[in-house]
Amino acid sequence: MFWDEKTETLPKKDLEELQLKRLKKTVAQVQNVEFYRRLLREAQVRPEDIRTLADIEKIPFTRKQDLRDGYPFGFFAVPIHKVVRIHTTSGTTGKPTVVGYTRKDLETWADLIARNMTMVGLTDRDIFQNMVNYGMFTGGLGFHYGAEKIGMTVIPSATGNTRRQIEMIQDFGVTAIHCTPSYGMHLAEVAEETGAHLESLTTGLFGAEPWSDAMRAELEKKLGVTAFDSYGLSELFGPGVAFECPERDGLHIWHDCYLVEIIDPRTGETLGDGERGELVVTPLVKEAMPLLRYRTGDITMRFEDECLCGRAKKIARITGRSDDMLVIRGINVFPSQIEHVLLRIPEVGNHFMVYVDRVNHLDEMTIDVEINRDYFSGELQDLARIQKKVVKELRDTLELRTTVKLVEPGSLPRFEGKAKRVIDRRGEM
Ligand code: DLL
Repeated sequence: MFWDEKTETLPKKDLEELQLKRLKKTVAQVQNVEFYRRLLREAQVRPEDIRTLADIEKIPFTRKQDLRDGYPFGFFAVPIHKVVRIHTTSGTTGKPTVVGYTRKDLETWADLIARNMTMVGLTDRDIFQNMVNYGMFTGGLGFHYGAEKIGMTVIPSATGNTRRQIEMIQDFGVTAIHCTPSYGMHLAEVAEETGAHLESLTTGLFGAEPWSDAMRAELEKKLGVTAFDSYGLSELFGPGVAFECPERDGLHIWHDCYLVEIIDPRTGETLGDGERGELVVTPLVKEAMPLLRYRTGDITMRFEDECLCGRAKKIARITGRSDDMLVIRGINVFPSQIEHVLLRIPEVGNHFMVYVDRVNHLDEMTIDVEINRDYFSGELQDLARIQKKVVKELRDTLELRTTVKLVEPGSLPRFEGKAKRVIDRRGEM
């Protein structure tokens, strides 16, 4: 069950040689990006100073904020006419982060997805329903082209209309599905409610948001699939960065394409195998948008042992974030975005509390906001108007439906130190 057995099982020494060669090339490539020319100059690192893999520690980190500051194309290392597609990340204040791909990048990305899907046993005999957003989100097109590359029969059903999704699974004899774990649970429930049987399904690929082993057990029981965890982020192509193999004990990250470090998010100090910290990745084969030591914000650790499947070392499932980013139904949300929206609406104050719950296995976000008496007539219908306005403004910016509760001025907690405006009650399920 290998797509590219030689690469996937490279002996350690060969892998490190390849990584070093590609790292040097990447450091040369980023010279086309003004941000990196300055970063390396200020750190006094010349391309020829990178002689071993450990020399990477001489290079400063790149953060999400740096990419935002480069909006829209500031991080592209090739002329725009070489960029054949762009995607954007969700979840930023104001403008999103733009990521670009050359033709070769798209091929590499599809190849990585093909590796993952083959690793879990999928072949050209499978019928694959891709139930994620096909727009600017990388999950849709990313999986689509990888699945086609294997020769699977791809159904680009995208999101929404769950009953229709169920009908398609039944009518087309779908064997494998891809969606967020929360949508998977919703699908299972609608199938249960309508008495629909999904016996053709064997495999479920779930990712784009954190999910627990308890949720895995539920998904497997309700959908009759073997469920695999899929991890990725737009800045590193999108999905396909790391994926579970049939052992389902940690995720294989593709070391020939991604140089992995784990750091202490507070001190930036490098951590060893088995120590939990923030995942920092230097992509080694990206053309349009190479990055150096990118801080993903995701908390994991590197495994100490090799895997029985023969591929190189794994990382643990993502357990959280080092920043305040929330992942709600696969969409990234920062509390600062909510604040930004509320500040624009005079009828409400800027004190708010966010509650995140999992209701019927779907993430729900409720925001309590204080009303501004100066703009409030006291009439009930005025309250409804303000509430509707806040919901709409939040939806326009976050691309997410929220529940808004208007509360009395002064009733929400005030903070002396670091504000804690988010209460995530999703717990284990
Ligand atoms: O979510 C790419 C993707 C699409 C991955 C489909 C898997 C499947 P972004 O929208 O840029 O890209 O969000 C990336 O989502 O930094 C994590 O915090 C979170 N995330 C993604 N996959 C997982 C996972 C896509 N399996 C951000 N477990 C990442 C936990 C995940 N968190």
